[in-house]
Amino acid sequence: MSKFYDTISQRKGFAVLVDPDKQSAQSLGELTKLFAAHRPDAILVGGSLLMEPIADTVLFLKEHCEVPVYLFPGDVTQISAEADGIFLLSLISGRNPDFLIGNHVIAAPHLRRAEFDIIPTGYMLIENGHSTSVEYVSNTKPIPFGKTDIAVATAVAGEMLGLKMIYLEAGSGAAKSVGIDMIRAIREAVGLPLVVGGGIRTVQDASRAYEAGADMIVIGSAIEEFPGQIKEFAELRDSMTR
Ligand code: 1GP
Repeated sequence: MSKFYDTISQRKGFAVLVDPDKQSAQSLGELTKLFAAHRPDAILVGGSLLMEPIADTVLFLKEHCEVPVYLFPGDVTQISAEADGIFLLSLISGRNPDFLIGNHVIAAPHLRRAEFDIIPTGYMLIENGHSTSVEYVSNTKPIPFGKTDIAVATAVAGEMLGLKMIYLEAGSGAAKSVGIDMIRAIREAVGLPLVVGGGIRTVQDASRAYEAGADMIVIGSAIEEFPGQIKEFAELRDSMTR
């Protein structure tokens, strides 16, 4: 597998999520300076539904900083061969065949041509008390917040099916991030790198997720609102991995 995959298999990491629709060229320019200075492990690009072409954002990021850029696609339109790779998401918390295999079939020829790093990822949407864009657009139900047993069985099934990473998602902007007990139980049950995102707003939130067993955390909204916070997330990551 990839250098990126090796990294998060061995030490704590953090990624930033960039939603192309929410960034002007100017704000992206400012962000790339912070990315270059504080070195997140990856920049994820994508969203449940995008109005702007993803390729422009990917190209800009590739030109302005050396951090690996991974696609985090909401659908088959969000593929750009300029990226370093893709989190190839199977929405295993849901029961919509389009997001389990249908879109993957449509995307496969394009992904093969792209010749980039493909990380097969079991993507699990966890209820946060409010409906989310992912839930609506994918037409799937999240796993209920307290149903740790269902979440564990889902992650174990994903590992048995050969997926290489598990992504626990509360939804971008979630008021409540994925529960610590659920992260801990999944960490104990599967050996795969565990990514946690959605509603992580502070270094305290991030620290709790790391302590419970997250290998990588993903921060989107908090950095959109307060870009300077990236320094604190980078320092926390570095302190966890020393
Ligand atoms: C969404 O996990 C990411 O997929 C980021 O969520 O915007 O809440 O940080 P936030």
